[in-house]
Amino acid sequence: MNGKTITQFIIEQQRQVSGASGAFTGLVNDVVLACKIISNTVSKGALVGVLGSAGSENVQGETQKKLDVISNDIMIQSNEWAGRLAAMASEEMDDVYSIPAQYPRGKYLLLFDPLDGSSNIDVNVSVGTIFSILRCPAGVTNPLVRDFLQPGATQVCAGYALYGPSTMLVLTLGRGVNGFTLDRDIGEFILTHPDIQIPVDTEEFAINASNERFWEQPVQRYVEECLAGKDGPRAKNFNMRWIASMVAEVHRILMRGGVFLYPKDTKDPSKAGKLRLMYEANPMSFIVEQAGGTSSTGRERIMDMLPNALHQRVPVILGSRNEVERIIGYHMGS
Ligand code: AHM
Ligand code: MG
Repeated sequence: MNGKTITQFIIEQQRQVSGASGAFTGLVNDVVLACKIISNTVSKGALVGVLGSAGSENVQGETQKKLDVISNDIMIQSNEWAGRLAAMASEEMDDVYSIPAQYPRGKYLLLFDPLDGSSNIDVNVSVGTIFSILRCPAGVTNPLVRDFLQPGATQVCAGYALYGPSTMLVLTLGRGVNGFTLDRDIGEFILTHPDIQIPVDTEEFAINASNERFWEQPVQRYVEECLAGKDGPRAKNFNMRWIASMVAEVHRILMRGGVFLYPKDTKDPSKAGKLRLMYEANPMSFIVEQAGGTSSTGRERIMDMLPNALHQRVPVILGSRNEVERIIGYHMGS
């Protein structure tokens, strides 16, 4: 054996929780299996005809890619049968997905973005799957939208799979963040990045600068100061990245620090931001905070927000603690 498998890791973690029934371990294993299947499908790309548009739109009016739909189906099929879930919700489905009547129901809720960054699929740039696990409220057997609308701070587990040069799975169960790499020869994720910590300082930021004219003043100020480099008020040079794939962006920040912004803008006044609270912002915030980073809208901690809709959008500013706190300070008027 080359190292600890993700299954062994989760079982060992659950042994520390008194009264754990094994349902949670089973659930994470099912999600992991789905990520392996999606990884396999994504990596075959044009060979198996999965690139391009599905010719449909999701609830947010975005064109779905074939792989968005396929990945969503894989997540559902891997997770609906085992009796661990009370219901699921996905960025790609309008409504809550109820567990079909032929299967037993469990005590957890699973939320996911089956293939984040899907504008990158057809150009063969990294994409990923993001997931979040909540407890189903006590006494609820047929969960409705309101049962999912829990603050991010109540998440039991969050993670993402990154389909890059190697496939990685990064996971938090609320006791730090650990990264696993898929060994394709044996079909197992192996613990390769134990106890990931985000450096508190950084000289690298990520933002889609084409939206600059729509940003609020605090974000314009922050980026201007970074761009001014050594000659500006920060007196140091900054580097910039934008992959347009949040999973890859967050992964870079976990590996070497940085700050990621998809801030509030005035592009479409009906939207508070681009990214979705339940499928993107909350799980990534949980991971980032557990790795010692900070995550905020600029005005409040994302994981403290009480969600008001399943597909709610929020501004997201996350990453290296000192840098995010500076940006929060600018929003607070300092
Ligand atoms: P998606 O879930 O439809 O793929 O959208 C989310 C993605 C994020 O991964 C990424 O950070 C952002 O959208 C990029 O947006 P933009 O194309 O505006 O730069
Ligand atoms: Mg997404």
